[in-house]
Amino acid sequence: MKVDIVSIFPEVFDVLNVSLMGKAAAQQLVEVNVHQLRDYAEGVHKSVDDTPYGGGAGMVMTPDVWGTALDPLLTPESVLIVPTPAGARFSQQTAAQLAGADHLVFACGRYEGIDQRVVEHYSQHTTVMELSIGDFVINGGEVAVLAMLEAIVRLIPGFMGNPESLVEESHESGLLEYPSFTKPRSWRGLEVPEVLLSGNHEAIRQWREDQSRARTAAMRPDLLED
Ligand code: 6GU
Repeated sequence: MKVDIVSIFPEVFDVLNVSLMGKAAAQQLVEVNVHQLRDYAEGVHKSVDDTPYGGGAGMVMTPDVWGTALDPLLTPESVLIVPTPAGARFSQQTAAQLAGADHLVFACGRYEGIDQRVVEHYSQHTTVMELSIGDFVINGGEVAVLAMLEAIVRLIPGFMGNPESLVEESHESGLLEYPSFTKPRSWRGLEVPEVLLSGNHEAIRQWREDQSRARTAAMRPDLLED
């Protein structure tokens, strides 16, 4: 998979060289290129935003600079992802879908946003997705892109050492994952649940399923509605 990221804070993506993503790059499963948006801006001030038509607080990123930056990156096969709190919710399902793409382009804007004509224009040429990582606001798309990328890249076939661990994790089945325990059996007076020591695989499976349901009902009742 090829990934291009356009941002006014390209340094944020230095962390991709450590952790999970570094491993994916080393395995040549993913190639990431980060681009400074200001390099595509004109004039001495290299300005990338302007005041909103219609008035209101904050600045809006101009379509010209985004067009100049994105034109050379996008092909009809690319998926353009615009992180925004006003987007559709990014989920495990979205991550799985995007893990099958050959080319992702992330356009990181500030939270007041990018001139909407950028999304409108590229939607005529390629797949464009406006995505949010949750019901809260952060100042720019950068950290949202790091989270999305980490969710996507670990689903690329061949990335996870043990693909089994993908099957039982939270959100894969629509439920939260059951709690896990390891040695020692007794820690500060707290015991590992007896059933996990029983060797009875069916009983363990049933206990884990019950725990998943109970935990989902307590923490995320909204997930049980659909
Ligand atoms: Cl993708 N961007 C910003 N700025 N804030 C967010 C978000 C994205 N998702 C949730 N909040």
